[in-house]
Amino acid sequence: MKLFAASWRRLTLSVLTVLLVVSSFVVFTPSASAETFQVKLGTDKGLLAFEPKKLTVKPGDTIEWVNNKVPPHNVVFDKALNPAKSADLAKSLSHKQLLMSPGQKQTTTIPADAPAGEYTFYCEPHRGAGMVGKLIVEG
Ligand SMILES: [Cu+2]
Repeated sequence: MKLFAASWRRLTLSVLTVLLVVSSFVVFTPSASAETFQVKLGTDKGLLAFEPKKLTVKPGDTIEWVNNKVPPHNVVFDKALNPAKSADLAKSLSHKQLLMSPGQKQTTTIPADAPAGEYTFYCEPHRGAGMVGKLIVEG
């Protein structure tokens, strides 16, 4: 019985050690929480719009822009309509190059130091048709 108690204690100890190691991994790996969101350029129904047109993200998250219907499209962040009113920040998030064929992709990763707030982006060829979107960056 004594032997059983000793080995039981040893087993409990090793299980606790494993739990501790695993849980510290979860806590100290910040990149594990970064997400990737997909935004379609041109809706499935062929409308000149982003889908979704409003998206909430956190710094470190990535947006994957997928050329979908009725190209050409691009993604330009408004230099006046972002929390910092920063032309440099807007430029770093934008993809000015026109995407011509369906399925083409571009990605934008929100920098860790991006200020929280509302960012407006649009597609240059279709801005007048209402192809405008909003990105909410959470603090
Ligand atoms: Cu467009």
